[in-house]
Amino acid sequence: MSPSCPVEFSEVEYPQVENQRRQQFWDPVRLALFTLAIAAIIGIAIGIVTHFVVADDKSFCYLASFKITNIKYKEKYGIRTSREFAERSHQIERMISRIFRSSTRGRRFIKSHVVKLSPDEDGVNVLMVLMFRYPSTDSAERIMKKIERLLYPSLNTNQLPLTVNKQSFRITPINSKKMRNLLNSRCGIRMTSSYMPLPASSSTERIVQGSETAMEGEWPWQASLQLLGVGHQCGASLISNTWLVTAAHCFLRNKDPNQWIVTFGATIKPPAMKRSVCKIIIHENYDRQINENDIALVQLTIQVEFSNTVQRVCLPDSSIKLPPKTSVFVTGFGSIVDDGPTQNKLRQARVETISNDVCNRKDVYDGMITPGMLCAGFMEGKIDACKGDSGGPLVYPDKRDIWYLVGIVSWGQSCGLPKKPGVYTRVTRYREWIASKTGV
Ligand code: 4AZ
Repeated sequence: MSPSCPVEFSEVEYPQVENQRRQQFWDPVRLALFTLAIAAIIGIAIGIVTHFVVADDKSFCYLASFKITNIKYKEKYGIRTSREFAERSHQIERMISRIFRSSTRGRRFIKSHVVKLSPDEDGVNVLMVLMFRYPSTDSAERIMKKIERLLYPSLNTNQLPLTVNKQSFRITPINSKKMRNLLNSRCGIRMTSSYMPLPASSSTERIVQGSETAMEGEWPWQASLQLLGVGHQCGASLISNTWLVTAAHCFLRNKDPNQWIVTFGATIKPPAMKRSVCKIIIHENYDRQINENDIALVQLTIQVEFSNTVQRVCLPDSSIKLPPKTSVFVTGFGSIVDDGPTQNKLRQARVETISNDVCNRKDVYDGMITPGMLCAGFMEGKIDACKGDSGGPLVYPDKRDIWYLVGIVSWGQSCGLPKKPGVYTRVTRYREWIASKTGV
């Protein structure tokens, strides 16, 4: 048997039959329906694109004020870096967040942030910022009504830990400029470019080892101290619009303010901002032999404008004590291997605090750790600060995600070695010294 072949059409007959069929198919009704269908598909496509591009979600901010009547005002509530203010504010923020998150509109709620606690004859007055995410086509007034409808019935229940006086509740929309001004006057708050607070969990990479670098705005208090004509020497932390904290040993080579510049931003080149230096204050009792009192202050000639990329870090109350194994974060442009080059992109590492007792063990630093020092890292080594990170920040986020400067990169035996963690200047020990020199 011969193999079967594909059926062949006659070259002459086939086009004629097709022409006749096409003429029958494209009658006016079919043509109109076809055109309508195409128009509908294009319309739907434009609608989808518009939804995602034009009607993008936008943050809407409100200032809320109310009275809490079942607590008494404490003097420490007036100090925003006090433990009392932080704990009470956290309790209020948790209560408000829980009300919004438990509703169907929960996903629209971004954050609540207590700005001020003030005394009232019936208890405590609260001023707080509320942030929501709604389509940009929505109106601030309409959203405000939705918020009120949701909040008012919840404030009536007596299941809340705090009693809110419903009559005292006021809420007003604020524009992003006002919100920026309100939050920019605070320390230790990180913002993305859209002014959304950044989560703490994104920060788990290393200075020594690893390849991840910091995002712009993630560590807005980080500065680079550079010697003119030489380049990056040390890190520093912004604590006000004119003052930075750094390590005293950064100025062993040169103490002349005219020879130094300070840059801000997640890269050294290009920097987000650049400033000249007018004053350098080195701790009077800095001892380079034993690295004691390794702390210095730098004053800028012209103040910085706070923004999402340049922001000050909070200084902790001198009474604050971090227990061992607390997660803290160190950042810097330093080398990623012992004696390596400076990094152009800012790097970050999560390390853990180590008690001075453990750090002073014979097999660790054998008694070299004084009360003004703080050890952080891991006994197995690997993740650590290194040369060029000196003077830079070791920071800690509290429960409200507000960041405090707890250490200044100071010294260590090499970088990332087992049983040789990083040693930092313990900032709480120098809180009064900083205040006496800067007024901050
Ligand atoms: C330095 O030479 C240096 N591993 C800084 C930090 C550490 C070691 C050395 C900590 O500036």
